[in-house]
Amino acid sequence: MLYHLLYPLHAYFGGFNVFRYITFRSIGATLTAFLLTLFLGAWFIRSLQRLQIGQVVRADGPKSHLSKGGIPTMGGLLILFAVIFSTLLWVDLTSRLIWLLMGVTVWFGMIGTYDDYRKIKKQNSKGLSARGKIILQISGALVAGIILASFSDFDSHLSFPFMKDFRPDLGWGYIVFAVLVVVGSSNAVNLTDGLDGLAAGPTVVTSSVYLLFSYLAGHVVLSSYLQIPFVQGAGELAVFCGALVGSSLGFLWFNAYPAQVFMGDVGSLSLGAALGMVAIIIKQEILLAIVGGIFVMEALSVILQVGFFKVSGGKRIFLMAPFHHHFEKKGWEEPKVVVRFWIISIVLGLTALATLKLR
Ligand code: 57M
Repeated sequence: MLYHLLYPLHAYFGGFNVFRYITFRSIGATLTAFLLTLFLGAWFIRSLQRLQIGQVVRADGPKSHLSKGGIPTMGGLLILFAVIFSTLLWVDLTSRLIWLLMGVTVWFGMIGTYDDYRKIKKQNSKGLSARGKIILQISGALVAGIILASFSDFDSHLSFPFMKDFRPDLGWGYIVFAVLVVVGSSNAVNLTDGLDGLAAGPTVVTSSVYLLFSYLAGHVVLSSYLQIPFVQGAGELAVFCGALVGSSLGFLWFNAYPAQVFMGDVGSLSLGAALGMVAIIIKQEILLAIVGGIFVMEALSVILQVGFFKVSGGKRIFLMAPFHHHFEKKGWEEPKVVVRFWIISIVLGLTALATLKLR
């Protein structure tokens, strides 16, 4: 909005020229989202408490989690509000990529809201059925993939980090791939969100890396110099990623151990889908497996645990899946697990940045 209101005034006051720059607007969106979540956080948590929107904790989890029952959840509503508000305030509203990305984010947020609501209403941790949830997720991702494929400059080639020349063309299969990335990313963040700050931390890292990659992908000269795919209009996604960084940081202020609020499925599903959709739009899909390696590890640990459990007649690979519970069972205190996962996430983020020069 500010871009449309203030940039035209640069003819009268040169200072408004700054609203043309994506870097300035991305920083603006980051700070706006951060301040919104930071200053609204305490009030929002009190509102959740007043509405008795408290976490229902499963009995079969780590014993240390039983004391977490009743902690306000659905904090993801505040994250989503801060992301959408800040993006609308700072982005170029004529960007169709932004509207597509926000549509996916809100759709997955609605799925999570319904899931959280069901859990609280029924006072159990079941919520929406796994089948119902996956059908709604795939439907939303499929519609987004088809819309993206309908754009004239749609590119169905896959990009691989470190390999600038290897770009296989998936054709229409790219839509199926896009669905897998968005739905997979959404559920991976959802599974990761099982300890205080464990999902928000890597989200800050991943969103920061994609903020930079979005800016570079949308820059004709820099994308060519760095030999990454140029995507017309991708630069505006840096504003959205800035809002993701700011809102996740602000939320982390309250979600850090001991958490005063959980993000709920409304937060984890929407954040994961948003990151997956950004990766697809800017043609940095495989990179997500690197920078979002914590999310990948957590999802893989569940797949391996459940798979091995079935084929081995009840044996486990990990003491408990997802991976973070394994370390809790080994006696690591929750904050130690979380900070160590953050450290890994930061190292993975730096590795992802290194792929820009290693081509
Ligand atoms: C998403 N949700 C947390 C909170 C958060 C197939 C199986 C692996 C599924 C998986 C599962 O149920 N995943 C659901 C994880 C839950 O967090 C809520 O959910 C939202 C995110 N979706 O925002 O609202 C609990 O996590 C804890 N938490 C925190 N701090 C936070 O900031 O402490 C969350 C956020 C909260 C709170 O205790 O209640 C969750 O864990 O359910 N199931 C599991 O992850 C279970 N693992 C399991 O069953 N493993 C089995 C097999 C099936 C793989 C095994 O290893 O043999 C574990 N989770 C729980 N209990 N709660 C263990 C059992």
